[in-house]
Amino acid sequence: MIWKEYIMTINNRSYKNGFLGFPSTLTDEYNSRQAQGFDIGRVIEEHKQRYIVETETGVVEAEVIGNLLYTALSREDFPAVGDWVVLMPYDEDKAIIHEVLPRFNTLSRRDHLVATNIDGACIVTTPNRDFSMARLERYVSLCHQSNITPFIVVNKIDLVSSEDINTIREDIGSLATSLFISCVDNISTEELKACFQPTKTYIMLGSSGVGKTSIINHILGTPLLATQEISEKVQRGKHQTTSRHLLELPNGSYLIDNPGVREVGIADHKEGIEQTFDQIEALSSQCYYGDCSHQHERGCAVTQAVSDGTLSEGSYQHYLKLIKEASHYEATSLERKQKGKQLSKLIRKVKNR
Ligand SMILES: Nc1nc2c(ncn2[C@@H]2O[C@H](COP(=O)(O)OP(=O)(O)OP(=O)(O)O)[C@@H](O)[C@H]2O)c(=O)[nH]1
Ligand SMILES: [Mg+2]
Ligand SMILES: [Zn+2]
Repeated sequence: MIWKEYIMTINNRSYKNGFLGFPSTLTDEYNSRQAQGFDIGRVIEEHKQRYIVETETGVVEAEVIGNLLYTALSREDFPAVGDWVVLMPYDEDKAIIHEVLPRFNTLSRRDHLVATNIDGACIVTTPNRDFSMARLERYVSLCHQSNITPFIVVNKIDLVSSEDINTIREDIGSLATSLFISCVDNISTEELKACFQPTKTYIMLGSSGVGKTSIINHILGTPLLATQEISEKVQRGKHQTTSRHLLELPNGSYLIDNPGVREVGIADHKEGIEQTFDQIEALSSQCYYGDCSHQHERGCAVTQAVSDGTLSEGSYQHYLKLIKEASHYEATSLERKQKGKQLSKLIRKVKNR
């Protein structure tokens, strides 16, 4: 089992770069809790109600203390991967978490706490037909909101032409630092390693199958984590990452592998796009066709509003792009339903995110 091997590598570690990147800002907390007989550790994995925590002496499986369960008001009160926690061991490899030390930032998506205490994010994408600027922009703004430095990695460039690469390079422009790599052909992977700085903590972001785990394995030099093999037939990956892991890279930086989202997270920050959807939904009742896609149909109130200037061209384009992405992913379930129903349902779904 991968996890067992992982524990072994961790237990052989020497903490020459400081203990799992422990921030000096928490030195006082560290000293006072230690004086009270507690251990300090970092959450490196999270499972249902169960946390894998690395301490200075090894790895333990931990649960949160009962009264934290009762006093917790929200998900944010519970530990997450990346957290520094105060714990009391009660068995060789078991412990109870008493306290979560103050975080310097949190990363949340759709009200779900993803990870904490993150310095940088490696946003991974592929240059083929799944490439989406809208999605990249959402990831970048998510990072900025959380005070995390983003950098974009376009992986699998072995699959496309250099013209395609140039087009994408132009599209990305100055959105964030970007690097074009191939794990398979070993292109620019050394440059990528240099992006991760010792003692800092990073997280991998990006859709399922873009190669996040492959990149980590490539950097580690050993296939420590299972990667997905995409089955051509069912278009679904086996071995895709199912839980988050925090691990140390050879240069002493820390990296969280993160399972990619299968469906497209359309409105992670709802301002703007939600307004556009409201406006378009209201207009669509005036379209001539009940199942109008608001693109080429005659009597479309939406395209009319764009030419009238009451709906901005930019918002409209953004809307089309999101609908296209979403319908790409929804294709199979949508096939079963009527077209008219599909779009309004999709719109509702988008708005409720
Ligand atoms: N052609 C090509 N394939 C790659 C490259 N890097 C990764 N892959 C393949 O892409 C597939 C998915 O890779 P993973 O690393 O499992 O993807 P992931 O982003 O971790 O996916 P999730 O864990 O589901 O989020 C695997 O079959 C890899 O072999 C690359 O540079 N070029
Ligand atoms: Mg993975
Ligand atoms: Zn229309």
